[in-house]
Amino acid sequence: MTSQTTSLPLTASNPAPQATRQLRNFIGGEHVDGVRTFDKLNPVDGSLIAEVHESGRHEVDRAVAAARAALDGPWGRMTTGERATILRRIADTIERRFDDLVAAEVGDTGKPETLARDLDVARAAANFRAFADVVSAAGLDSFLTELPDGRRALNYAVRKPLGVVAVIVPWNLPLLLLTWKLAPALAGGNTVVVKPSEETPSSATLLAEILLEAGLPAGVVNVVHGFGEDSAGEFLTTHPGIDGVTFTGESSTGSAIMRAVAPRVRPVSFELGGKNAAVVFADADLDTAIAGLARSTYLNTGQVCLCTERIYVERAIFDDVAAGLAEQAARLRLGRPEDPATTTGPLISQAHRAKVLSYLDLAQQEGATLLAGGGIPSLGPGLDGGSWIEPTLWTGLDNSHRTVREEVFGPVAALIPFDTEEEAIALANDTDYGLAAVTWTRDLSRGHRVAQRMRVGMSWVNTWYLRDLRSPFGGVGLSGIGREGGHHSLEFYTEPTNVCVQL
Ligand code: NAD
Ligand code: 6OD
Repeated sequence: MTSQTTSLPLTASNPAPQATRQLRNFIGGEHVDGVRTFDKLNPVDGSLIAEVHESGRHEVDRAVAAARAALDGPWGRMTTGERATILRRIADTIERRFDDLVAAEVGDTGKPETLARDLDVARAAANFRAFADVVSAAGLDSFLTELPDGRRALNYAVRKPLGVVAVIVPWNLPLLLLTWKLAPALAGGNTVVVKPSEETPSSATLLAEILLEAGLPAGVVNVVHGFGEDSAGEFLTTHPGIDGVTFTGESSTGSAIMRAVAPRVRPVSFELGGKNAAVVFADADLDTAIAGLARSTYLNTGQVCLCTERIYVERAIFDDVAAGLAEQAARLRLGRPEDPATTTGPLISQAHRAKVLSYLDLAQQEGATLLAGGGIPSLGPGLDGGSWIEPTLWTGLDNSHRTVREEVFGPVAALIPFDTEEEAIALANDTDYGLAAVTWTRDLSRGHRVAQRMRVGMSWVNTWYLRDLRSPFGGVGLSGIGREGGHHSLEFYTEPTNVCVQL
């Protein structure tokens, strides 16, 4: 995603204005200037939030060197129990600094404060506790080997850290997604260089300070700011000192990162885009299903990788679901994040709004009928400079249309009728993506049957985005490579070494 930013060389003759907040890189426990700065704008009203210091090659080199040195220092010699204790202390410190993190997240994203509290920051603390538990309970294979010739041996595996891990994350749930990767990376004993999104630099910088406050040695986690191509992201993924890359973001960025690490054959873990389907059967509890669809379509202004953008509805209830969901969309309250009545914030940026608007135009060209939204809302003075968009619902499209095939990543969905269970499964699976699906039905046998046939990494029945952090999370096809969550995360963030001792 390109960003609406300006870049200024930062020199002695052109110092940053004093009044503007400066967000620096965080390397080896210190705030470090970048090669230039870019503006981070508030998506609520377009005001300037901060000047962010972009890392060049030199700063990325420093960050990787700091991470390598920390791996060879006391952190690298800690026991699993000691690391788990630090992880729990980090969770406690996040809870102490809860309001500061909420403010950072809300400022960068414009999301409702209630959402930042209940989802983003709450999950940041939960991620550290969950992976302290996971690593404490983790075991590995051991075998008593008995060969036909009478020799006996004990084979057992020990876990070693992957090494210096590059953690590259997007802007939609910035702190949640960063800590979802950082916690297991630290649990496994790695050191890390984080590249947050250029759209959401604040919470990562604050978290880096919080980690030190909680007792994590300097250099274990470093933060470099910047963009992808020809900036911190590319410098990091092509760096010879990186032992693996864990990435969440667009599928096309995943391809670029695969190319970047290919010459040095580094492992990757990818959580990528989606074009997720919901299937609503006529026997579903309609009120629950419609409320669930509204949540899965419009939460975080549709900017969650798991959001539903295709809704297949059994023909007998099609009109009822369409009317019910259109009513829910119209009831959403767009407004300032601090207003407790606000349900829906702006999109992340003007650039992202331009992309979403292009799909609103495309849907019209493809013959869609609008049931809700379809444009830019008028929210009055003060909010005109923001990246607002109306929650939108279409009928009249089918799987042949680009609007139904390409990820929009906004508050939009197309309602499409079906007649049989087989047809519903075929329509849902007719996509290059494969992240998540939801089945709405009162018939639990059908729920299990359909959920298992969805070609996705995560299949919900009668709910959406209900998480157990021990469960595998990830996608198939264009939606990703690998699984994170519980012991699946440890499998990426650690290297088992087998020891064979002849007895
Ligand atoms: P993006 O791919 O544009 O950017 C993600 C991160 O990658 C940012 O930090 C960006 O600076 C960096 N980046 C961009 N180009 C790079 C390059 N060439 N090399 C290295 N780093 C690079 O994604 P976004 O717009 O920030 O986020 C939205 C996308 O993320 C959507 O496609 C969404 O579905 C996806 N997403 C997926 C999941 C999941 O769990 N599957 C979760 C959240 C978001
Ligand atoms: O909840 C999570 O653990 C997770 N990885 C969510 C991803 C959401 C995508 O935007």
